[in-house]
Amino acid sequence: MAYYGTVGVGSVPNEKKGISIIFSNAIVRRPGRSMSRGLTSADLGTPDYQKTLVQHEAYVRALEDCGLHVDVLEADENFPDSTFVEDTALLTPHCAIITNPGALSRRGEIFAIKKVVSEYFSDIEEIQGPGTVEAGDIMMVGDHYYIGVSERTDRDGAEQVINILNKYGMTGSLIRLEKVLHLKTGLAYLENNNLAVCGEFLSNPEFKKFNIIEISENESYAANCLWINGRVLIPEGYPDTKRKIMDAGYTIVEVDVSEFRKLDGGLSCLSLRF
Ligand code: CIR
Repeated sequence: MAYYGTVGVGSVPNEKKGISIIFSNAIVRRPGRSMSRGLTSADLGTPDYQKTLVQHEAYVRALEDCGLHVDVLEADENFPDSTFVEDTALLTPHCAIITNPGALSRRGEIFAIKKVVSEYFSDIEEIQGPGTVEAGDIMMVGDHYYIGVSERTDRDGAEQVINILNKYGMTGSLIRLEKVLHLKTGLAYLENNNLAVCGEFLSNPEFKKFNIIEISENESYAANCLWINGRVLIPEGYPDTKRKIMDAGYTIVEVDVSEFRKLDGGLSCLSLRF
């Protein structure tokens, strides 16, 4: 279970030091062949299935190298997008919230995830329809959660999340999305007050209080990077982002997720971390 502590000591060397959340576990789901029918707005072609499996295995290894125990679920061919497990639940240090995905084809993913999450969490809450939430729209900053109101997460769902967070002593606030799929398509909190920001979020006054690491528009896909226990996973092939995050003092782990990009998926989408 996630807890607060100091990173930069113990098994993860050379990291920025500070009190941060520390993750112990991750849940991932292997991609199925049906992912060729997954939702996408990208014009990048169909994922190569063999390549996807290899990339997914490398992703799991990267999580393990960050000190996580990874629960690898079998592929679920009934749900083409089910490898993007992040959207199905918000796992906090105090409770789990099972979402109600805005994409109709993804709604059924939550039943299997609830079962798995129940093995780890005793306090489980659920978003009630017609409200919708996909947790790719939720960014955790300590005890506060920014919730994107998007095409997939509506105001009703987002307000349900805030009410649940309040019940467990946490807080939330709403961010309106104009262009990107999910909030974390364009934002990543890297702890220590550092925020990777791209596109429409650069001018948002809500984020002015952070040390902004600006991700250039031509590397916008890399804004979906992932802080885990002091290291930052970034997608392979984004040199400008790599340099900027290294300059901020982080150790970088590059992971090739080109096949998942074809379905609008990024690094954070592929796991639930807690
Ligand atoms: C979808 O459109 O739902 C998937 N093809 C991609 C989901 C990406 N998830 C995320 O950004 N958290």
